[in-house]
Amino acid sequence: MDAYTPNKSDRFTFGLWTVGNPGRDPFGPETRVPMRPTYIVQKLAECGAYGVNLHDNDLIPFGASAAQRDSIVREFKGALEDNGMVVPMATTNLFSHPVFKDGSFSSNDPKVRAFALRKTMDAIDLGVELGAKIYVFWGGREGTEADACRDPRSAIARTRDAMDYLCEYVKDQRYELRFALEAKPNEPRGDIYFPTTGHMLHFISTLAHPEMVGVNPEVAHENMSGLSFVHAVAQAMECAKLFHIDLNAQKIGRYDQDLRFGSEDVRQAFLLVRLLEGTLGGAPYTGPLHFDSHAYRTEDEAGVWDFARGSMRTYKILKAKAKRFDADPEVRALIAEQKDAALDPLLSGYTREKSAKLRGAVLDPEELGRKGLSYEKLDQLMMEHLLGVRG
Ligand code: GCO
Ligand code: MN
Ligand code: MN
Repeated sequence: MDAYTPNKSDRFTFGLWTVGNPGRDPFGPETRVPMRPTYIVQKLAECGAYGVNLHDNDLIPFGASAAQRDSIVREFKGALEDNGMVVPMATTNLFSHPVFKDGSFSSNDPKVRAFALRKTMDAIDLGVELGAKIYVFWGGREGTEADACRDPRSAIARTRDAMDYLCEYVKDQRYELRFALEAKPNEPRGDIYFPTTGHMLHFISTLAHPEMVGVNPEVAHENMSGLSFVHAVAQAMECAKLFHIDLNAQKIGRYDQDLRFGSEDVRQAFLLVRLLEGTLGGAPYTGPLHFDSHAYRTEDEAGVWDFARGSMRTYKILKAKAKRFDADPEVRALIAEQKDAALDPLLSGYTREKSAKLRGAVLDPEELGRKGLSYEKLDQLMMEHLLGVRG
């Protein structure tokens, strides 16, 4: 036990499918024995996690009868209770069964769309029964290889129809549930619709109930597009749309690696934790911190729990470092907000008077252009905090 040992108040969660990943990949079968969901709950609780998330079929096998479903749910609820664990987020598997081979909500076939809606309503019922407050939509197979198969605008419109329908369903059932949309640029499809968090944020503004819908950005997915994950998360936070987050690690430009949080690009992981925790001063993110990643294929079960504990420890270590970095007087001096009593009021809220004054203000672009900003110093300070020689 040390200051970085996770506990329930840290709000860390894992998916049944993450720690339960048996190590299968496109080139080879499982290297680990599958674990029972109730056992996963118990082990995660021992590791200090707060909750566990699931797809419908992580718990209830596809095609199970109502009686089988109910008995599995009863047993699972018992395990949650015995271990003081919660299910903050649930989602639907709309990608494994061959019926979804060409997408679900965006499919050209109304029968497939109908099946997807029905499966999702059932999975929403399951999630709510287990206590979930967030429902994630990841468009696993909503995409194309043969792009001539449909007008991409109809894929977008059909997805909107599905979201609007499901929002109405949630309202009609009086569920206390919000949706979080997760973007990914490709894999398993050649191209997936709504490839980035930014695409999702705009799409949300076109829905019938935008207030019920936010985003679930994932480190790996934004990195696959070569984009800054921190900027994507910041944009979501700035418009109060960060409903959930998928933490993992990823090398830029690779397949979806789902590596342990912080194990690649420590700088970005640090800046992300700093943003989420609000150590710089902005409002923090207060939702669950979900790790959507899995242990290397090289690991046995012990390695899976090393992976889980490592993910949480790294987050807490980075949180402590972010606090120290933002309390460092030298850092604070370098990034102190610059104020200009005369100019500041002229820069927002256009009026004719303000614009006239702005035009009359004395501004010297040559002098401004000559001024050094000391970002080399700032960045090196960050490196020294990260490398453990400062703070
Ligand atoms: C992936 C995705 C998924 C989703 C999960 C929840 O790339 O496989 O990240 O893990 O997050 O299906 O919707
Ligand atoms: Mn992923
Ligand atoms: Mn994910």
